[in-house]
Amino acid sequence: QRTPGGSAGLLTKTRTRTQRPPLYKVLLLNDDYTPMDFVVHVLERFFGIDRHQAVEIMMTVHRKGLAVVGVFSFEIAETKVTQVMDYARRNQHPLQCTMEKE
Ligand code: TYC
Repeated sequence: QRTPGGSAGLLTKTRTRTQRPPLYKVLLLNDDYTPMDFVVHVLERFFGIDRHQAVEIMMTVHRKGLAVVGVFSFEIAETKVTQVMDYARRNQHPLQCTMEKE
């Protein structure tokens, strides 16, 4: 975008930077003990992911060690992590969920 400026009639460039809130990836980590069905259930329950996609993501975590489950604002990401960790703990599974700035 160009706007006129300067007494000699020179053009001065101005640029407006769009402000975007930082986003956070929510990651699910693999372990040897949490049942596959439980992980699929967690993905459906807390992330609104359908069964087919949930199985795919769970298997990615199982094979690769971790996967991104979703990308959210800080507050939403933090809430998801807390919900998953509390739910896993209540069910006595060692499932780990963390967040990371994108
Ligand atoms: N590795 C687990 C098993 O074999 C399954 C699993 C998948 C655990 C994803 C955690 O985030 C996870 N039962």
